[in-house]
Amino acid sequence: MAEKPVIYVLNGPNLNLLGTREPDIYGSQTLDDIAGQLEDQAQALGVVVDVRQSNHEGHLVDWLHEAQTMNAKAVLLNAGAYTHSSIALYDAIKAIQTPVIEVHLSNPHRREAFRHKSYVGAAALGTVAGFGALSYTLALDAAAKL
Ligand code: CA2
Repeated sequence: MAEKPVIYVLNGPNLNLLGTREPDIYGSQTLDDIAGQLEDQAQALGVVVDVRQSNHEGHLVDWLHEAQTMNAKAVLLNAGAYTHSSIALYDAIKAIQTPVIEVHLSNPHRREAFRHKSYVGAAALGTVAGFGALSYTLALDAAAKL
């Protein structure tokens, strides 16, 4: 039987704290809760998710390269605050052919001006933002249909 397509779900700095603080902005679910939901959804969609989190920019760059090397179907990327600062992530997304979907729990455009610039969004195929954990669900649905 053919192997199922793999979709990387990469999470950046501070997202390991989800569910512990600022629930009004980021919701009350932990990243493990979201990962569990995505795994169930992936099974129904006939794909596999590989959910990771790092507080280190270089890890995210390495994982984007790995997604290409491993022939992943797509990447969902919530780069956290690196979204708004990282030319390295912009270059990494541009350097791979794997489609990258930018994901955010909150809608950065409704927040502080420094969150309005997205280096990730400037390179990504598309963006889903502002729906809390549902942003990941919507993005996974789109990734599986690419
Ligand atoms: O809305 C998103 O998903 C963000 O990527 C979250 C980032 C923020 O810098 C982006 O502008 C938008 C911050 C993640 C911090 O996560 C926390 C979770 C719980 C408690 C504190 C921070």
